[in-house]
Amino acid sequence: SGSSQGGRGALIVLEGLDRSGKSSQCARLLSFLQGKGCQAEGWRFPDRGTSVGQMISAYLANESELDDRAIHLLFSANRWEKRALMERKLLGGTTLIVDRYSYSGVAFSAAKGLDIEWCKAPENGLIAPDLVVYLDVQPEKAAERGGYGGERYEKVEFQKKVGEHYHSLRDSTWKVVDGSLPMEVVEEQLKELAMSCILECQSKQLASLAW
Ligand code: Z5A
Ligand code: MG
Repeated sequence: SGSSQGGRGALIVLEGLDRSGKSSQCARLLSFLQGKGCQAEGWRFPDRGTSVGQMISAYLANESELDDRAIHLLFSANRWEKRALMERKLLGGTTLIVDRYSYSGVAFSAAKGLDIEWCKAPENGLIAPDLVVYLDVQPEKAAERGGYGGERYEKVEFQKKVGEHYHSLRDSTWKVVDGSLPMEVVEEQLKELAMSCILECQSKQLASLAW
């Protein structure tokens, strides 16, 4: 079960504002899938482990300053440097549960005032997700959760703008889940969405983002 004999893996992305529960739900979904014997891995962007990722990490911690367009392109480059591995994994039958992707890239940079079409351009050609789950939580509510406020961008006003840009990116691969529900309820909804996506993908070719 879940091996490459069943076809390719699914690219499943979780998006949402800060503290909407993405990382918690990625971990729960991953252990559910692995528990069922499904070949699955958890990924996240930014991937702070690469040299590009280290520059991003310093920027987010306010330890360095970068031009808005320069940091935008670094976030994108951080996805491009993982693209070939991502493709190999998916074609080899591994499902990837990804914590943030190109939608974060565009929504955060556009919220700073950059032109949204300019923001989308470097994402074109990356692998298109099979499913994007948007965890919908009001910024005020998210701000009440643990750990909010440390890094750059973690301010309610800014998060509201990010939410508006996310909204404009919704397409047919999006499913919106109410992220203010109890964690276990969100988890159940995610399991169902993920399982049907994984089944559908087995006979569907990989596609590229074309924004
Ligand atoms: N960024 C960008 O600008 N461009 C890009 O291309 C990319 C990213 C990829 C770092 O991301 C920043 O990079 C981010 C976007 C920008 N900006 N900011 N700020 P990150 O992924 O490293 O951010 P993070 O700080 O690790 O995670 P997060 O997104 O802020 O949180 P989360 O993963 O969505 O939430 P969580 O850690 O799972 O949960 C947060 C807390 O809420 C925790 O205490 C949970 O126990 C609690 N929680 C979770 N779910 C619930 C429910 N349902 N009820 C009650 N409490 C809950
Ligand atoms: Mg997180």
